[in-house]
Amino acid sequence: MKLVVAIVHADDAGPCVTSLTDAGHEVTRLNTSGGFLQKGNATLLVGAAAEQVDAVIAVLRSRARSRNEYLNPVPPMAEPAEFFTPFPVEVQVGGATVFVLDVERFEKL
Ligand code: 2BA
Repeated sequence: MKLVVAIVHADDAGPCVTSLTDAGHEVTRLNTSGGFLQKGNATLLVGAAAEQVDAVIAVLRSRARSRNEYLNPVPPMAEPAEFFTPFPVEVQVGGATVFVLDVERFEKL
């Protein structure tokens, strides 16, 4: 068995969960936030048989799209203000960041 851990944009989480559930996969959604942008995103946990992992990733690929987001730099407290560049930094986020882990033991109690 495998655990698919997928970090997706908050706006894509609902469609991902619905499509995974409709396709017969079990999924848990955690509301998380990214360390770089410090914006809300979602982490999906999907426990699946090894042969189902590609199907899970295909669903995520169809529902999670990439976007450009902007990081607004915060002025440094300790440096002179004239060295500060106040322009937003553009970064591309997603579609999904996916980790596939081996599950040592799985039980429902
Ligand atoms: P964030 O950490 O908020 O990162 C958002 C986007 O900012 C990233 O998109 C990437 O394009 C950019 N970025 C992140 N760190 C950067 C840095 N040090 N310098 C320049 N640009 C940087 P994605 O790569 O698509 O990642 C989306 C979200 O997935 C991340 O949100 C984070 O929550 C998660 N993630 C990505 N890679 C990860 C990893 N190796 N481990 C854990 N979480 C990860």
